[in-house]
Amino acid sequence: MKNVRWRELWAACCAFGILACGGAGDEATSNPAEPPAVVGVSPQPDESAAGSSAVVSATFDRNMNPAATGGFVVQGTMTGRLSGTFSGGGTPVLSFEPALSFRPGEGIEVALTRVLSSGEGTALDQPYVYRFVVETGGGTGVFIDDQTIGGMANPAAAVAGDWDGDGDLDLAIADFGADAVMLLTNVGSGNFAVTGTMVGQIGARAVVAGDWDGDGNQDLAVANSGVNSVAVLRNLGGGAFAVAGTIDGQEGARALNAGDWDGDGFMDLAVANFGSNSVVVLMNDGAGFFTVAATLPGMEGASALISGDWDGDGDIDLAAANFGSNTVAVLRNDGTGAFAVQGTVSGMINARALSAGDWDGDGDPDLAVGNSGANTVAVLRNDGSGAFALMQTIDNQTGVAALITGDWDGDGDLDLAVANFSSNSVAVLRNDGIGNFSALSGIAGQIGVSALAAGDFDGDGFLDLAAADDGSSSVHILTNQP
Ligand SMILES: [Ca+2]
Ligand SMILES: [Ca+2]
Ligand SMILES: [Ca+2]
Ligand SMILES: [Ca+2]
Repeated sequence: MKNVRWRELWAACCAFGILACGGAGDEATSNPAEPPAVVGVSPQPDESAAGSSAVVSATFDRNMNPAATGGFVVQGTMTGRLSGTFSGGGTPVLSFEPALSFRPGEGIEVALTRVLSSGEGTALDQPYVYRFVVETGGGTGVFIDDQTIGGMANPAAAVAGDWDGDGDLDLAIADFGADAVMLLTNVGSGNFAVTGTMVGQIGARAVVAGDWDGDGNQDLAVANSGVNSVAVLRNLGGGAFAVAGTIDGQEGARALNAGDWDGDGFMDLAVANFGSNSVVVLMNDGAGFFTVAATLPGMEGASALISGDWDGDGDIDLAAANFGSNTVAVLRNDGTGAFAVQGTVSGMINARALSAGDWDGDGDPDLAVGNSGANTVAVLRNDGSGAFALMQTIDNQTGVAALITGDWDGDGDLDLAVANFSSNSVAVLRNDGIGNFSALSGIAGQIGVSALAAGDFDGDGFLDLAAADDGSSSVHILTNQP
């Protein structure tokens, strides 16, 4: 829900006497049997630098029953389902205060599910799901290559999360050449050691983290292109993973993305299948078991996925980079987890990487596309309805294999980092706050860099990077300098 719509809704509510405007009125004219409607949330949807100790709250158009876990779900991309304290029962404002501060740069997804109900006992008509990004503590965006962790074969993807729940961020690497997921544990101060190898992940091409079963431990899912399947790896606690299931029929699975597509409080998945030119939507049953809900055809050489609420209607949408047709497909969610192509952005050249963030600070998530064939990053502006247009072409990139966003310089806007496979380097691109990116720094010596992950690995509040190198069979920890 964007500022403008919020204001319109507020005005409308005032006009119809639904809200107590100016503190004097009452909700006397609203029908008590009607489902409650969300009229505002905090932090704002798609905020780029929400406070690390922010209270998450939702304002409804009537008094609500007390919320509880299951009804008001807050999940972090690095930490899974968050525990905390709920308040506001009997009032229109339900709040969630996390037990621990959010992590620097963490993506937070909030689901106001249909378990929530009004004081009269009427459930929400439809869920409301939104995201925001947590502030970082600063940094310069100049990185030092601090540590090299060897022992990989051909790392293809990387993700950061606190697998062992000890408070610092660990890494998981999809190793295509080793047919494995390598678990790299942060042993303190951002120093990593390989502590586990999940074998049998044949042709592992992508890895994504999410708390599939909602137990507060981040789990993993892996795209195993060699056997055309997605494997679900459950975190048993303490960072020990076990295969909880596989979803077959994912031909040449190349990319994964997670989000609560249907707003039931449990993270779902999407798979980009390069081999079958499709995007497959996998729904979570709430226990961490996934089934194919839909297959979207016509995604020629689907190579990358990203998600966000492009149209600001309270559900998470998808975008797919289609390497073969040189396009980005925008896939709109109807709120139930059913997706349809809303639009196609052409003019890409062998697009194989995507990132999303509100580059221009207008309250909606925008896109960035890595065009490996043109050696560029295309910055696409969202008009707020999910229609994207080219805003900037960033040249001098090489064989772009991955993109990641984060506020590297701590100024409150989301910047970019680019894995430049062909020039063996990571480029750091600074956002000026209105969506114009310029080169800030570069990190050489990343031989055939294929993947990036971000997180505050050393605990100084600055967002660091991990670069996985296909060419040197290693992972480099790139530390953001003060
Ligand atoms: Ca779900
Ligand atoms: Ca949406
Ligand atoms: Ca925007
Ligand atoms: Ca920034």
